[in-house]
Amino acid sequence: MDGTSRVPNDLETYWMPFTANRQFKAHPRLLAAADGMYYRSADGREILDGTSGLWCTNAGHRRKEITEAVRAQLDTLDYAPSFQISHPLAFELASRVAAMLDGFDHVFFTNSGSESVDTALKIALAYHRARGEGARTRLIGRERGYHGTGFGGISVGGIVSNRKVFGPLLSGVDHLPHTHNLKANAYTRGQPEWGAHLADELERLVTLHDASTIAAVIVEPVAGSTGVLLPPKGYLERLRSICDKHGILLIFDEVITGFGRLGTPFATDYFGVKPDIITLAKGLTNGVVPMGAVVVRKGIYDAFMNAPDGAIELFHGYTYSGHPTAAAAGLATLDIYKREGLLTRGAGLAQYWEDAVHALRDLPHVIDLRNIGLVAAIELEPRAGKPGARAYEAFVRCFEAGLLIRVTADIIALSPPLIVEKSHIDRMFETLAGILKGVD
Ligand code: PXG
Repeated sequence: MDGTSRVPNDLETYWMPFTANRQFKAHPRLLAAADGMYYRSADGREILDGTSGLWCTNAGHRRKEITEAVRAQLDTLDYAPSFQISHPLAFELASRVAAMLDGFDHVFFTNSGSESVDTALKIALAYHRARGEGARTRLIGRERGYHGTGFGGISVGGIVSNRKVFGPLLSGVDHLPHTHNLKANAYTRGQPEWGAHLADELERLVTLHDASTIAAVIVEPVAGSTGVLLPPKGYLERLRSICDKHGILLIFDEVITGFGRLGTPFATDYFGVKPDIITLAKGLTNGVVPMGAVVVRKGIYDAFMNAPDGAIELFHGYTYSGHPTAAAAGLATLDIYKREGLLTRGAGLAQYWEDAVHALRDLPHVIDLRNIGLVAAIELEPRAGKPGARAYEAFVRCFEAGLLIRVTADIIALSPPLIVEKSHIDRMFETLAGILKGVD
């Protein structure tokens, strides 16, 4: 891999997203190159990628087939308008994605997870309206849910700091309680036993608001950003049956869980629960070109097709919906997933991964370990009066020691590329264990 580093002339002007800008700019961490399971830092160090970038490079870094597909596409058709005109690859990718999801038959393209979420919420509202149930305008999210940063996504999301300074947000939104409970479920391997009853809170919200006002419920099957919160056994099934009973659409936000993260192609496959709408992004193009997608089950698209001939059925879309380079990257990515069996590869490694995670049990400050597929969380006791400081220190020290981890509050999350080998897993957990022993 080419470790050539370019030193930025100015760290100040770039306003970095979800970053403590002053802290970062005082001690910058810059990546210069990547290959397979590794990054190379600007100062020339090899860094094992324990997080697939930000949960997106599922096939590993700088895959030649994707690079070549993007290069060829740029040499052929660099851009095509997306409204009232299109290009073949967008159709091809839509078919390929829909074919991966039994019972789903149409795909709307976006450019990110946030746009996928806002698109899914709008489709849900418009769907009910198209069927003559326009009073269904309420959206239900969940505490500790992360659905990106659009106004729709932060409205249904449940992270206080992402919401509190941005005004009244969407009206008519309510939230289910989150399912994270260390007292009942600490150190569970896989799905916890306790907590299915929390889905019954949806019945309470239906009683409060009346089903005729509720359009959709959106949840991450496994909450990623807020620290890998696993659905209790039976919880998603119960949400599904309550939604069915009351004609409410169920949206699974699979921006993280999609494309093999749990050892199955999608979380809907892992849990055996079918939502009505699925949001995707990240692994769709291996993170190489920004792209998201919303996949709808049979019948949803059809409900829109009663508009008069020549009328636009859904007034929504993006300049870059189905962008040629993103579509080319997506097709090449899906080819790799298929050829290398990556979307189910995690299942074969899950036990090894689980054992490696739970071997950290006796390390200092660890208060919970949890895992599913190729995802893990290590929850640390926060330092008194300084929430997040302990995990942040672990993050910085890991980076210096050659391992990229992700932290949120005092939870460390791991989600390596699906090409990970046992030797990488060993190295990851050895490094992490060494660091945790040294963090006070
Ligand atoms: N939904 C879910 C479930 C996500 O995880 C989004 C929507 C938004 O996607 P975009 O592409 O708009 O960022 C996400 C994004 C983390 C982390 O550290 C997670 C995300 C993004 C950045 C960091 O866990 N998920």
